[in-house]
Amino acid sequence: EQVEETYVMVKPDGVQRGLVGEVISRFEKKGFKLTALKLFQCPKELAEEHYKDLKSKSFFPKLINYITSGPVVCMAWEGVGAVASARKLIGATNPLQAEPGTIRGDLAVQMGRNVVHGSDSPENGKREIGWTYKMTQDTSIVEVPCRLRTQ
Ligand code: YYY
Ligand code: MG
Repeated sequence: EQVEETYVMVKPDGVQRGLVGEVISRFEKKGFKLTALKLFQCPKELAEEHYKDLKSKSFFPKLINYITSGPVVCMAWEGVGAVASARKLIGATNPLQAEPGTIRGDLAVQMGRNVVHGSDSPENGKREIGWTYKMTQDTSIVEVPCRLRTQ
Protein backbone atom coordinates (compact mmCIF):
# COMPACT_ATOMS: atom_id res chain seq x y z
CA GLU A 1 0.00 0.00 0.00
CA GLN A 2 1.24 3.47 -0.76
CA VAL A 3 0.43 7.04 0.17
CA GLU A 4 -2.32 8.31 -2.14
CA GLU A 5 -4.73 11.18 -2.39
CA THR A 6 -8.42 10.62 -2.93
CA TYR A 7 -11.18 13.03 -3.84
CA VAL A 8 -14.17 13.04 -1.51
CA MET A 9 -17.18 15.24 -2.13
CA VAL A 10 -20.12 15.85 0.17
CA LYS A 11 -23.02 16.04 -2.29
CA PRO A 12 -25.76 18.71 -2.11
CA ASP A 13 -28.05 16.57 0.07
CA GLY A 14 -25.24 16.04 2.58
CA VAL A 15 -24.50 19.77 2.73
CA GLN A 16 -28.20 20.64 3.11
CA ARG A 17 -28.70 18.05 5.84
CA GLY A 18 -25.77 19.38 7.84
CA LEU A 19 -23.65 16.26 7.43
CA VAL A 20 -20.39 17.96 6.39
CA GLY A 21 -18.91 17.72 9.89
CA GLU A 22 -20.00 14.10 10.26
CA VAL A 23 -18.28 13.14 6.98
CA ILE A 24 -15.09 15.07 7.80
CA SER A 25 -15.04 13.58 11.28
CA ARG A 26 -15.12 10.01 9.98
CA PHE A 27 -12.13 10.62 7.70
CA GLU A 28 -10.22 12.45 10.44
CA LYS A 29 -10.87 9.69 12.97
CA LYS A 30 -9.74 7.05 10.47
CA GLY A 31 -6.40 8.88 10.36
CA PHE A 32 -6.32 10.46 6.92
CA LYS A 33 -4.92 13.91 6.34
CA LEU A 34 -7.11 16.68 4.92
CA THR A 35 -5.05 18.39 2.19
CA ALA A 36 -7.70 20.52 0.43
CA LEU A 37 -11.27 21.68 1.07
CA LYS A 38 -13.66 23.92 -0.86
CA LEU A 39 -17.38 24.79 -0.76
CA PHE A 40 -18.25 24.88 -4.41
CA GLN A 41 -21.24 25.05 -6.74
CA CYS A 42 -20.45 22.53 -9.46
CA PRO A 43 -21.06 23.88 -12.99
CA LYS A 44 -23.01 21.57 -15.31
CA GLU A 45 -20.01 21.04 -17.64
CA LEU A 46 -17.82 19.84 -14.77
CA ALA A 47 -20.56 17.56 -13.44
CA GLU A 48 -20.88 15.99 -16.91
CA GLU A 49 -17.09 15.56 -17.12
CA HIS A 50 -16.93 14.12 -13.59
CA TYR A 51 -19.58 11.49 -14.38
CA LYS A 52 -18.76 11.02 -18.09
CA ASP A 53 -18.49 7.22 -17.74
CA LEU A 54 -22.18 7.16 -16.81
CA LYS A 55 -23.34 9.28 -19.76
CA SER A 56 -25.28 6.44 -21.41
CA LYS A 57 -27.22 5.55 -18.22
CA SER A 58 -30.90 6.39 -17.91
CA PHE A 59 -30.30 8.13 -14.55
CA PHE A 60 -27.58 10.43 -15.97
CA PRO A 61 -29.77 13.58 -16.41
CA LYS A 62 -31.15 13.17 -12.87
CA LEU A 63 -27.64 12.66 -11.51
CA ILE A 64 -26.38 15.86 -13.14
CA ASN A 65 -29.42 17.75 -11.90
CA TYR A 66 -28.84 16.49 -8.35
CA ILE A 67 -25.12 17.18 -8.21
CA THR A 68 -25.53 20.74 -9.53
CA SER A 69 -28.57 21.50 -7.33
CA GLY A 70 -26.62 23.17 -4.52
CA PRO A 71 -23.17 23.63 -3.05
CA VAL A 72 -20.93 20.62 -2.60
CA VAL A 73 -17.91 20.29 -0.30
CA CYS A 74 -14.85 19.13 -2.24
CA MET A 75 -12.00 17.58 -0.32
CA ALA A 76 -8.70 15.85 -0.88
CA TRP A 77 -7.69 13.25 1.73
CA GLU A 78 -4.22 11.76 1.86
CA GLY A 79 -2.96 8.55 3.41
CA VAL A 80 -1.80 5.00 2.91
CA GLY A 81 -4.34 3.20 0.73
CA ALA A 82 -6.63 6.23 0.98
CA VAL A 83 -8.60 5.53 -2.22
CA ALA A 84 -9.84 2.04 -1.35
CA SER A 85 -10.20 2.87 2.32
CA ALA A 86 -12.36 5.93 1.57
CA ARG A 87 -14.63 3.75 -0.58
CA LYS A 88 -15.00 1.37 2.37
CA LEU A 89 -15.82 4.20 4.78
CA ILE A 90 -18.38 5.52 2.27
CA GLY A 91 -20.10 2.16 1.62
CA ALA A 92 -22.04 0.71 -1.30
CA THR A 93 -23.58 2.99 -3.94
CA ASN A 94 -27.09 1.95 -2.94
CA PRO A 95 -27.51 3.09 0.69
CA LEU A 96 -29.99 0.26 1.34
CA GLN A 97 -27.20 -2.19 0.56
CA ALA A 98 -24.46 -0.23 2.35
CA GLU A 99 -23.30 -1.83 5.61
CA PRO A 100 -24.13 -0.16 8.92
CA GLY A 101 -21.03 1.69 10.05
CA THR A 102 -20.45 3.18 6.60
CA ILE A 103 -21.46 6.75 5.78
CA ARG A 104 -24.15 5.70 3.31
CA GLY A 105 -25.22 2.75 5.47
CA ASP A 106 -25.74 5.00 8.47
CA LEU A 107 -26.97 8.21 6.89
CA ALA A 108 -28.86 7.55 3.65
CA VAL A 109 -31.66 5.53 2.07
CA GLN A 110 -31.79 6.64 -1.58
CA MET A 111 -29.32 5.93 -4.37
CA GLY A 112 -29.95 9.38 -5.83
CA ARG A 113 -29.29 11.03 -2.41
CA ASN A 114 -26.32 9.08 -1.18
CA VAL A 115 -24.52 11.96 0.58
CA VAL A 116 -20.97 11.50 -0.61
CA HIS A 117 -18.67 10.73 -3.53
CA GLY A 118 -15.27 9.00 -3.38
CA SER A 119 -12.81 8.35 -6.21
CA ASP A 120 -12.71 4.76 -7.45
CA SER A 121 -8.98 4.65 -8.36
CA PRO A 122 -5.78 6.60 -7.59
CA GLU A 123 -5.77 7.89 -11.20
CA ASN A 124 -9.34 9.16 -10.87
CA GLY A 125 -8.42 10.61 -7.48
CA LYS A 126 -5.72 12.74 -9.11
CA ARG A 127 -7.98 13.68 -12.01
CA GLU A 128 -10.92 14.70 -9.80
CA ILE A 129 -8.77 16.71 -7.38
CA GLY A 130 -7.18 18.39 -10.40
CA TRP A 131 -10.53 19.57 -11.79
CA THR A 132 -11.46 21.20 -8.53
CA TYR A 133 -8.18 23.12 -8.40
CA LYS A 134 -8.56 24.11 -12.05
CA MET A 135 -12.18 25.19 -11.73
CA THR A 136 -11.65 27.10 -8.50
CA GLN A 137 -8.74 28.98 -10.08
CA ASP A 138 -10.87 29.96 -13.07
CA THR A 139 -12.04 33.43 -12.08
CA SER A 140 -15.23 33.21 -14.16
CA ILE A 141 -16.29 30.18 -12.10
CA VAL A 142 -15.16 31.43 -8.69
CA GLU A 143 -17.80 34.14 -9.22
CA VAL A 144 -20.57 31.49 -9.03
CA PRO A 145 -22.31 32.21 -5.73
CA CYS A 146 -22.21 29.29 -3.32
CA ARG A 147 -23.50 30.88 -0.16
CA LEU A 148 -26.11 28.71 1.51
CA ARG A 149 -29.54 30.09 2.25
CA THR A 150 -30.20 30.08 5.95
CA GLN A 151 -33.97 29.57 5.95
O1 YYY B 1 -18.97 5.50 -7.15
P1 YYY B 1 -20.38 5.49 -6.63
O2 YYY B 1 -20.86 6.87 -6.28
O3 YYY B 1 -20.59 4.53 -5.51
O4 YYY B 1 -21.32 4.93 -7.81
P2 YYY B 1 -21.24 5.13 -9.41
O5 YYY B 1 -21.57 3.82 -10.01
O6 YYY B 1 -19.95 5.78 -9.79
O7 YYY B 1 -22.45 6.12 -9.70
C1 YYY B 1 -22.33 7.50 -9.42
C2 YYY B 1 -23.61 7.98 -8.78
O8 YYY B 1 -24.70 7.82 -9.67
C3 YYY B 1 -24.01 7.23 -7.51
O9 YYY B 1 -23.35 7.70 -6.36
C4 YYY B 1 -25.49 7.48 -7.46
C5 YYY B 1 -25.91 7.59 -8.92
N1 YYY B 1 -26.54 6.34 -9.39
C6 YYY B 1 -27.92 6.31 -9.50
O10 YYY B 1 -28.58 7.32 -9.23
N2 YYY B 1 -28.54 5.16 -9.94
C7 YYY B 1 -27.81 4.06 -10.23
N3 YYY B 1 -28.43 2.94 -10.64
C8 YYY B 1 -26.41 4.08 -10.11
C9 YYY B 1 -25.79 5.25 -9.68
MG1 MG C 1 -18.16 6.29 -8.93
